[in-house]
Amino acid sequence: MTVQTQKESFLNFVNGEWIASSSGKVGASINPANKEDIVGYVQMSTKEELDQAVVAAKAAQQSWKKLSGHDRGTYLFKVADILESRIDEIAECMTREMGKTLPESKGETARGIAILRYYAGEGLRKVGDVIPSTDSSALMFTTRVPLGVVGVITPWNFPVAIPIWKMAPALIYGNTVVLKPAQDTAITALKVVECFAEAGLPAGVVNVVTGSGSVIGQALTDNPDVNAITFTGSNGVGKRIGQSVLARGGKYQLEMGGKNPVIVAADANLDLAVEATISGAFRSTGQKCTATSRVIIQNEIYESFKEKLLTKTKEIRIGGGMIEGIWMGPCANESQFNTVLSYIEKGLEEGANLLAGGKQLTGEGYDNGYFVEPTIFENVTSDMTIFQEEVFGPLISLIKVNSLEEGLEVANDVQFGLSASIFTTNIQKMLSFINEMEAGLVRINSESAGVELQAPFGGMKQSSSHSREQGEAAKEFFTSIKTVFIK
Ligand code: TAP
Repeated sequence: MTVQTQKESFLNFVNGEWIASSSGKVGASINPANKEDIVGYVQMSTKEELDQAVVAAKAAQQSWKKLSGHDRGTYLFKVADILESRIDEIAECMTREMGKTLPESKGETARGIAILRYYAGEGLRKVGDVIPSTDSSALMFTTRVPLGVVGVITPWNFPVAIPIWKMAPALIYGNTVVLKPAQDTAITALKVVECFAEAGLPAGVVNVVTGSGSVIGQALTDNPDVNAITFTGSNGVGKRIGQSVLARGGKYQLEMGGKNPVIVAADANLDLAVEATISGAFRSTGQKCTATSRVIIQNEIYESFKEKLLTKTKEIRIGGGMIEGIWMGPCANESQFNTVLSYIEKGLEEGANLLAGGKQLTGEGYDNGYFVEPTIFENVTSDMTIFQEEVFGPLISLIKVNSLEEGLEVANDVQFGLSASIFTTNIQKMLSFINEMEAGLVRINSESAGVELQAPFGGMKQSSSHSREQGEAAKEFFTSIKTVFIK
C-alpha cells in the first residue's frame, strides 16, 4: 500500500461516527489485476485513533452486554439483510481489491451473510449447564459472560468472511469490537462495517480503524483495555501477538498458516482426486490457509495421476477476476507475488523438477497485474523449502510414496497441521487417515480447502493457538464461564 495525502477517502468508524485520521495520511488500495486501477484510499491511522476506538468500545460494552441475546441477534439479522442487499457491490469491491474471481467473491459474501444469521440465532441458544451439587438444597450451574472489548485483526485473503466470523460471535455474546483489517483489503472490510452502522448498532459497539499492522495492530494488541485479541494471519505476526497479549494477561486466539497435504491412494477415483487437487491448490490463486500445497501419491497411480493433473492444469483460465469465465486471478499484492516467484526460484535451486508453470504471466491482460502461472514441481523432498514453508500462492509439490503409511509420515512431516485430505475408496485407509493425520480438519474424497460455518475450524501444531473458531466452538473463546452456586 502506497502512502499519500488525499482528502477523498474511506474513513474510520469510531463511536458511531465516520472520522478521518489525525495523521492526514491515506493509503491507496490497488487492484492486483491492474496496478493502474486505484480502488480507493483508506486512513493511515495513528495510535491515538485506535485508543479512542477502544475507549468507545469499553464504554459501549456496559449497556450492550445488558441487552438480551435475542435483542443482540435482532441487530445481526438486520446486518445480514443489509449485506445481502449490497452483495454485488461488495463482491465487486473484493475482486478489485484482492483479485479473487467475482463468483468467489459473491460466494464469500453469501457466506458472511449466513454466518451473521447463524450467530444471530445463537442469541437464543443455551449458555450453560446445571451441575448436581453435593449439597442437596443448593442449585449449581454455569453461565457465560462476555470478555469485554475484543480486538479483531484480520488478513487480506477473506476480507468479508473472516471479519464477520470473528465479529458476529464476539457481538452476540455481549462483547464490543475494534476491528483492524488488513490494509490491502480494508475498503471491503469498511463496507462490511457500513452494514453494521446502517443496522443501527449503538455507538461504540463496532469500531474499525485502518492503518498498518505495525502501528494499529500493535497498538490494539498492547492496549490493556482490550480484553481479548482474535487474529488470523501469518505465523510470525501471530506468535508475537500471542506473546504480547499473554504478557498483559489478556486472552488470545491465533489462526495461522498451513502446508496442507492431499494423499492420493492407489484405489482413488483419479478424476475426482485431480479435480479436487486443482480446486484446492489453485482456486483463490492458492491464497487460502487451507489450500492444497503437497500432493502425496502412491506410486502405482503416480504417472496416470500426474498426466491427468497436467492436462487439467493447462485448461485453467487466468486473468482479471471481473472477467467472465476466468477461473484464477492474480496474487493479491506485490509482496505476495514476489514471495511466490522467490519460492519457485528456491524450488529450482534446491533441485525440484518443474513440471508446469513457474513464470510470471506477461502480455495483454497480464502486464499490469501480479499474475503467476499455476506451478507444479515433482521430486520434492522433505528437506526442501517448498515442502516445508507456506507459499500462499499457486504452487504445489508432487511426492511419490510406496504405501499409505509412508504417505501419512510424509504428510505429517511439517510444522503445520491445519487441513488435510485423502482420496481413497478403502474404509480402512480412511480410518487410518482420520486417526493418524495431524490436522484440525481432515477431509475424505474432498479437497483440503472447505469449511462449513457451523463446524469448528482451526489447526493443530503451529497452525493455531489450539483454539477453534466458528460454529458452537466460538463460544469457548468469546465468553468466560461463571460457575454459580445458590443456597
Ligand atoms: P499478516 O501479515 O500476518 O497480517 C495479518 C494481519 O495482521 C493484518 O491485518 C496485518 O496488518 C496485521 N499485522 C501485521 N503486523 C502486525 C503487528 N505487528 N501487530 C498486530 N497486527 C499486525 O498475514 P497476511 O499476509 O495478511 O495473511 C496471510 C497469512 O494469513 C498466511 O500466512 C495465511 O496462512 C494466514 N491465514 C490463515 C488463516 C487461518 S484461518 N488459519 C486464514 C487466512 C489466512 P497489515 O496487513 O495492514 O499490515
